[in-house]
Amino acid sequence: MTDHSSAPAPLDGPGAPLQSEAAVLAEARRRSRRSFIGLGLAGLAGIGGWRWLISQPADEGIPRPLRKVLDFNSRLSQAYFKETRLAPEFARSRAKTPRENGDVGLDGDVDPATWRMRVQGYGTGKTQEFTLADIKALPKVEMTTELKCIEGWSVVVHWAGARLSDFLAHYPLATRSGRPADPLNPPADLAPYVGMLTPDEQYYVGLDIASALHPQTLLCYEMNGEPLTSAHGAPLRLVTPLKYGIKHLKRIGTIAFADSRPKDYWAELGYDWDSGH
Ligand SMILES: Nc1nc2c(c(=O)[nH]1)N[C@H]1C(S)=C(S)[C@@H](COP(=O)(O)O)O[C@H]1N2
Ligand SMILES: [Mo]
Repeated sequence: MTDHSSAPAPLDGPGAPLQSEAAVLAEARRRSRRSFIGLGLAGLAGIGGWRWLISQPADEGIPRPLRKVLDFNSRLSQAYFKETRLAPEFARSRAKTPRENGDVGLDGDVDPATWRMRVQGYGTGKTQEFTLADIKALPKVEMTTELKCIEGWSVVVHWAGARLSDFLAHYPLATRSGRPADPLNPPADLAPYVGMLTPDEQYYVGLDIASALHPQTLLCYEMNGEPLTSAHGAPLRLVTPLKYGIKHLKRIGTIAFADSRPKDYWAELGYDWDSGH
C-alpha cells in the first residue's frame, strides 16, 4: 500500500466518483500552497462573502461551498488512511481518566449480565446476539492511546478489549459469502461500511470497513484497568484512535453492515463523516 499512483479501495460505495489518492494529495498541496486548506469562512472576504455563502443552495443542510470543503477533507483522510498506519502509543503511566463527554443514548443503566450486542449479518441479514463473555473470550488487546475530542481536548487512556477484526474473523458476519473478514486480504464480498447504534438508537456512528478492521479498533470493555463505567460506555464501547472521539460510540447495542455510508450522529450535524485525524 505504498503505491500513491493507485486509486484507493472504493470506500465511497458503488458507483461513487472517487478521486485517486494521488489526485487528492496533489490537490491538498495545491490548496496549502495557496493557503486555501483552512478556507472555512476566512477565505470569504467580509460580509459580502458571507452573504454570498449563505445564499448558495444547501446540501444536507450545509451551504454547498462549505459542504465541498467538508467532502474534500473527508477524501483527504481516506487518502492518508492506511491499514498499516498506527495511532501513536504511550507509556501506560501517562494514562488518565477522560472526562465523561457525551451522554446521548446512555439514559438509565444497563446490566452487563443481560446486555446483548446484536449483529446483523451482511450476507444473511439475520441478527445474532452476543454476550459480554463472548467478546471477552476473544484475544484481549491492550493499548495506551490518545482520545481526541473535536472540542479540542485530548487525553491518554489505557484501553482493553477485543479487536473488531478478530470478532469478524471469528464470526464471519461482514461478508456476503460467509467467509471470515481478513483485513490483509479483503475479499470483494466484504461489506464496505459498518454502522453501530446504542441500544436506544439515539447515538450512532458509521465507519468504512478499513477503519473497522484496523488493528487498533477495539470492542472495548476496560478503561485504565477497570471495567468501563456506565458514563464511559459500559458494558462495551468502540475505541478507534485514528478517529476523533465522536466515533467512539459508547454502549454498543447494534452493529449492521451496509453498502453505503451508515447514518452518523455528528455527520448529520455537519462534521466530516470520516472524522479521522
Ligand atoms: N453513546 C454515546 N457515545 C459517545 C458520545 C455520546 O454522546 N453518546 N459522545 C462521543 C464523544 S463526542 C466523545 S469525545 C467520547 C468521549 O468518551 P468519554 O466520555 O469516555 O471520555 O465519547 C463518544 N461516544
Ligand atoms: Mo467529542
